Amino acid sequence: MRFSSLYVVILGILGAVGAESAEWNTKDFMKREHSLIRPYQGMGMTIPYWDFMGSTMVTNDYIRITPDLQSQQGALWNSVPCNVRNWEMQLHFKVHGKGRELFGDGFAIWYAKDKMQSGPVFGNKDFFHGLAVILDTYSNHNGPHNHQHPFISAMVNNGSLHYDHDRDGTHTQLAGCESKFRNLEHDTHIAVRYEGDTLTVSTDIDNKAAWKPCFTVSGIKLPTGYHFGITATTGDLSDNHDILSVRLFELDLPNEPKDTEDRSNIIPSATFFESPRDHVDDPKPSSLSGIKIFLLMLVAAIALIACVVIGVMFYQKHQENSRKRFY
Ligand SMILES: [Ca+2]
Repeated sequence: MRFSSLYVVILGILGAVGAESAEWNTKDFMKREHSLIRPYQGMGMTIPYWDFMGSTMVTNDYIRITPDLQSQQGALWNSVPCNVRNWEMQLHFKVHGKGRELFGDGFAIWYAKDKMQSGPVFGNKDFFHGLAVILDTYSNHNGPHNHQHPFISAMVNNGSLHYDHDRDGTHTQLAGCESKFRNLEHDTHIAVRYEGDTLTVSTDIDNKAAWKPCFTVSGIKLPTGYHFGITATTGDLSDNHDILSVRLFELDLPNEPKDTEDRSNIIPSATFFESPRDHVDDPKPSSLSGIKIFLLMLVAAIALIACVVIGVMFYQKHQENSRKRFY
């Protein structure tokens, strides 16, 4: 489906209108400044529109974020902020290594405020602002897990949330799916689609040239003006984390009313979280918390009165009993 869709796009560009695709709008437009396709290199060691750091190595055929060696950390960040409101990123990647049973740690796709800041979350800073789609290949969590690894999940952060590796991020994840994308002979792709505040992650890892849904989450607010990035890390365990291409499409939504809202200053937020997570409420308006405090005090007052009444009754009973015993 994907390749036929791309074909449709090409046809559309050539003006050969008439091809049909329910999935793909022919007006979707690849944004060159947010994409990364071969040949990667520009003048000298630079890649047009992209910055890289750490263990990242650029070759003719792929960009290796980490090699299959211990304690590596690399990053690749789009230097142009994204002002597209509705978009889809299609990433051609390859995670592979000598490890049969033990490998790690994985990589993450970012749409974040800050770029090129290394840190503990798959090579990016913690307490980030924005979206992370994490392809976690190593299970850090020893306790009961409700999923297998490799695992793909999403997290939205307003700068206040910590990514907890010990729980593989399960307390902050919006949704996720298992995905055996590692050490495959054929091509592996992931699509991250952000359309009308709905995030959809799909994979194409079964060599069928078709997208398979991983998860969809609605109610996600992301501002414009953030940066796309890809980061990866290895620890005691390792893998090659390779990126072959990044294609960023601006989605044309003909049925939507023209969006004139200024999205540049909104704070990243998500309405729905997966159930095992401890839900963190946004700060509520003071009137609501006032009612809460009043109700709590009311309950406390009733409990206190009940205690006093019961206490008095006990005391009286005790007095009666003593009198009885006395006589
Ligand atoms: Ca992990």
